[in-house]
Amino acid sequence: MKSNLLISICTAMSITISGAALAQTAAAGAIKIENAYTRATMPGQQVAGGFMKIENKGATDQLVSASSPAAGEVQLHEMAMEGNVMKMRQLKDIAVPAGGAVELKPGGLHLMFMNIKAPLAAGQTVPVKLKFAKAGEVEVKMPVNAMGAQGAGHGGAMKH
Ligand SMILES: [Cu+2]
Repeated sequence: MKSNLLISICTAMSITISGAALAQTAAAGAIKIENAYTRATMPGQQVAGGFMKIENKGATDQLVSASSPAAGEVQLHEMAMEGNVMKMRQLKDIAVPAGGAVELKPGGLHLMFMNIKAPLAAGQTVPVKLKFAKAGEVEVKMPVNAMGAQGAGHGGAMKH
């Protein structure tokens, strides 16, 4: 009985941090995507966050939509404090400043994969199509990082 308990603790602890070195770059027009990644999901988990840095060498542009064969829908989200509660909000676009960059990261702007069709496993890549108002479409292959990399964040405790 005691050994059973130990085994399950070990299994839980074997979820390791990895994947930080997996980086993916894609470009279209003046737009360049760097360090795109998402995270592994638990069976039954319906949502996951997508993160990246979007660089823009041209005039002001907007990320207007995203889609992926791995998810029923990909939304543009922002996480922000409302009073003292962290909340997520769906955005209709994400502005990319002229000659600047915008970062999608845990706790801030992010892509939200909704209705994930099969659990995302560490080591996989998820193809995502981003659509910009001016630069057009950019296809990014997002590496799936291990669950728990960079702390709690999305999915687990956070409810939509
Ligand atoms: Cu979200």
